[in-house]
Order: sequence, then structure tokens, then C-alpha cells
Amino acid sequence: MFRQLFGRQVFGRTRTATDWPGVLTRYPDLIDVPAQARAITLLEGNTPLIPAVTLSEELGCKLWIKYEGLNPTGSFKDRGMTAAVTQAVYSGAETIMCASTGNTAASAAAYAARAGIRCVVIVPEGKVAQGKLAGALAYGAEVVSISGSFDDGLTLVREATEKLPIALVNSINPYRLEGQTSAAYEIVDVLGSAPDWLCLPVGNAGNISAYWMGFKRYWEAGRTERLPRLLGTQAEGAAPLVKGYVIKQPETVATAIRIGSPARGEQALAAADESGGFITAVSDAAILSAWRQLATQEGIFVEPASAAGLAGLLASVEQNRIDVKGQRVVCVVTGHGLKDPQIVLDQAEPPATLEPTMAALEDYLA
Ligand code: AN7
Repeated sequence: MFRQLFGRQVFGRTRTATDWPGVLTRYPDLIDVPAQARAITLLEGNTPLIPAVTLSEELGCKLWIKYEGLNPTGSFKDRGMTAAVTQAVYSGAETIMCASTGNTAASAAAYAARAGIRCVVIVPEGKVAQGKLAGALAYGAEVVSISGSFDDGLTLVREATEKLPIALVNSINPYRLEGQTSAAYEIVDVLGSAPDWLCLPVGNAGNISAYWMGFKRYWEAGRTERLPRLLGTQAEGAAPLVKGYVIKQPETVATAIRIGSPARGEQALAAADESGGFITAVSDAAILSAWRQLATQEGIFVEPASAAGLAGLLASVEQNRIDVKGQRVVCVVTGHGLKDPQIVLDQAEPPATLEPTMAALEDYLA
């Protein structure tokens, strides 16, 4: 039955948009992977662009939230991983490797499982949110914890993949960016053209670079008549692109973007500049405040790093660095809230405990 329904489309080489709507298939003319390659996909992408009603009113603009936590492994990384792993398998790789603050690890692990190849992930000890570590382990990756930072891990992975027959799937791999351009296409497909501002968190700086590539490609193809300005946000304790130098010991509650030497830093700065936007930094308190607002005012639960884009938008409006009145703004929220349950338990009031009686409940409600 399964084969009958899905056989050729899923396991064969045929890829058409209706049969198999992962990002490689949805935008085959725009994402550069070998056409003959068997796509390794979990039907990633096609995430909702949710109107943020309360925040729109507060800001006097039209704000949408691109909810990337609804990708198969709970973050935007899946868009790039489908392309990187498809290409790696096509070129004969039997092992993939990455350094990660967590989401890349979980995503690489899932796509490696899908492809039936080995996956080794290097993570900074004690600095990876629980849901990400659980994901990587569940998908069967080999998790190696190092007593160093993400940046130390990436240095190690670069060296290992140069020396050994292992494919690197961090965002220095150009196929990662290829796949991640898909998010820009999706936004334009929904809005009809690019927004005035695109706001997102910046860590290793691959995603902001990919969005800019994507918007420009769509513009060149005549599929949007305008380009957005990019507003990238780093955490104050991990803001090398704002400060202009490498941060040796980055620190932030937003562990996903706890990165001191972004591999795509120069490309990201050039992209922000070319777009007429900029990269800014906000405090952990501002990140947590935006994170709370998204959940309690909009019903959108994300991991803290994901709220950095909104935090940067709110801070930049507050500081009169930008004026978004009447404009169309998209905030990309990059990872699901369930990735980091501990932060909720640390921040929220513990649940009330009651006797199981109506009297106790009435008492509580009053
Ligand atoms: C939720 O997983 O670097 O600027 O190793 O997990 O493209 O690096 C994660 C990054 C934003 C920053 N939001 O994106 C990793 C990793 C979330 C993230 C970023 C990450 P880039």
C-alpha cells in the first residue's frame, strides 16, 4: 500500500512539486543542487507566516512572524541541511560532521538518519539546550562534547574534514545557504513582494547571508519588485559583528547564538549594508522580554535566540534608529520553544498546587 501510494515519488528519482514538496523540489530553478541527486528530504520548509496582531498595533506597522520552529527538527536549519546532505550523499560521503550550538546538530542528525550515513556532531559542553541534545541523540548521531566554545568546535571540524573523508555541513558549506534561500522565496510568495524590513537573529551569520541571496535571486528573476532592508541582531555578550572584533568568550542566555567568531561574518555585514539595514546588539533581558511577548501576546513559543530578531526591532524603533510606521515587517523566529524547556522553568512562576477540591479551586480563582 505504502509503495503503491508513494513508491516512485518518494524512493525513486522523480521529483515534482506536488508529489514531494521539500524546498529542493519547490524551488528547483533557484536552489543549486545537482539535478540528478536523490533528494534527502523531510518535507522541510513551507512554514507559516503568522500576522502578529498585538505587536503590529504596538509598533504601528504590519508585522508577520515566520515560524521556523515548525520545520521537521524544530529549526530553520532543515532548509539548508536537505541541500547539504543531498549533495554530500551524491558526492559519495559516508560521514557528515558539524560543530553546533545545538540546532545544526539535531538537523544534521535527522538528515543523516534519513540518508543512512554516519553523523558526528561537536558541541560546547554544558551550553546546548536540552531539546537539541535530545534530538541529536534520538536521531542516532554521535555527540562529542568539547570543553570549549562553538568557535573552537568549528575550528576542529574544519581541520578534521580537510584531513579525513568526512563532509562538513556547517554553513561554510555553500549548499547550506542554497537551501536556506528558500525561506526568502516563501515570504515573497505569501506577501506578493519582499517586506520593508526583515529582522532575524545572527549567530554564525549563515542565515542572514542566505536570506539576502534569496531575495536578490527572486528580484533578479522578476518575482519581487523590491528588496527588504535587513536587521540582524546579536546578543550583547556575543556581538562580534557589532563590536568589530572576535569575542573569545561569548556569553548569552540565547545559547544558539553564543558565537564569537562568525564564519559568514563579512558576508553578513556586506548583506546588511547593501540592503540599507544593519546589525545590532541587544541585552539578554531584551531578548527574554521579546521572547515572553511572542509567547504571551501572540501565542508563538520560540527558543530565546529566536526572539533576538524581534528584540532588535523593538530596540531599534525605541532608539529611533528606524521608523517602521505603516511598513511591512517580517521577524524570522528560527527555532521552536520546546528546544529549550529549561529556560521556561527558570523564568516562569512554578505551577500552583492545590487540594483536588472545588473549594480550593474557587479559593484559587478568587
Ligand atoms: C535558533 O546550531 O549555529 O546566524 O550550530 O540555532 O545562521 O548561525 C545555530 C544558530 C539563530 C543563528 N537562531 O543563525 C548551530 C547554530 C537559532 C539558531 C541562529 C541559530 P546563523
